Amino acid sequence: MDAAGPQSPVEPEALAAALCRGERRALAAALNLLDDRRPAAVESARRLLGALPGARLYGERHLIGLTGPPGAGKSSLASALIEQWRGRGLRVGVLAVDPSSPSSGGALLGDRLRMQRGGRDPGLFIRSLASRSQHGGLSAEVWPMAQVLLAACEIVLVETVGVGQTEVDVAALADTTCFVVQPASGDTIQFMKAGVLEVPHVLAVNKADLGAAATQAARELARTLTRTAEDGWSVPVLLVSARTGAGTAELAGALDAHRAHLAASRALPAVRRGQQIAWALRQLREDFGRCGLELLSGEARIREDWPLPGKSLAGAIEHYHRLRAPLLERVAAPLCSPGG
Ligand SMILES: Nc1nc2c(ncn2[C@@H]2O[C@H](COP(=O)(O)OP(=O)(O)OP(=O)(O)O)[C@@H](O)[C@H]2O)c(=O)[nH]1
Ligand SMILES: [Mg+2]
Repeated sequence: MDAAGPQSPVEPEALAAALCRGERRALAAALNLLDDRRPAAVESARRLLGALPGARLYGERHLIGLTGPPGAGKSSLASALIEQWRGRGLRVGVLAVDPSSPSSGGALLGDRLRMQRGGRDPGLFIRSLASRSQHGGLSAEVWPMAQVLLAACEIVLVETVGVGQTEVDVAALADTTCFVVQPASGDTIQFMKAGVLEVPHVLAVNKADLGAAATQAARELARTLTRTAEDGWSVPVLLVSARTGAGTAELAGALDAHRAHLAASRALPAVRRGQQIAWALRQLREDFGRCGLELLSGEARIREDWPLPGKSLAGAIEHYHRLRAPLLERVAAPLCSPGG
């Protein structure tokens, strides 16, 4: 990424073009724009997202979700993965989402990486985000932010603490989801109880340097995961150690392999369409509640009618705003005609 890019362009379409050239300043400006709730900014954000090229996004790019319980070593593993990707010359964008859970005492990903890399790596962009969903789980703005990062970087990593719903939420917005498992924590039983074993594409049992507890957890998980998913992908269980680096190259390889599997089975357009729908439903629910969705004839109808992925995100963004328009009118109506 060009650290010395020109001043951030004001027009959203120009901003999108600058993003695609990998300009860091454009990336920062675009993320700030998405964070701004003022009406003019919301309109600019709509134009910005609509101008992002879908073809590029469906190309080689990879959106990865990294989740798992507090303190499992997600940030440490992220750091090891980033080293490898940067070593291959790939630009990496990271969204570290803190769903406001009490910290385990682990260093924040952003701070850790900035310390290690001196904050000077022009091919690494990190943004921390406090999740603001009122309903628990990830807030809706994570998806647009990930799209903006994806326009500028070959790999985008969304790290979030897996607290109940967030594990499922992160999977709904990522191409590939990796769960980091903390050995000797009862995670295996938890996974089976909650049925969340269906969610991840890669399982990483971290802290292999602790010995037997990690080996045991990996063995139990592998035993419960003997099936191959309907889409033909069998979930690997990897024993890794962020501390010693053992297994981290294999972890990067497994993530790559899942991305290659999506491409080979031509599943990526459907996966990305599913991500768009998950975002739209979440945003509509946040803004208008369940009643809003019912006024639009319900979730199933919204899923069915969602457009097929196009050359840009414009089709999806415009469709979303078409759904939103009558709901906004209903909200505004009592204000416009207080006597009516
Ligand atoms: N022994 C051992 N400790 C590790 C390993 N990886 C991480 N840790 C330690 O585990 C603690 C938590 O690591 P983090 O990487 O911050 O974990 P996290 O999952 O990102 O934590 P939160 O973001 O707070 O949920 C730190 O003290 C790390 O040093 C590992 O492979 N082996
Ligand atoms: Mg962390």
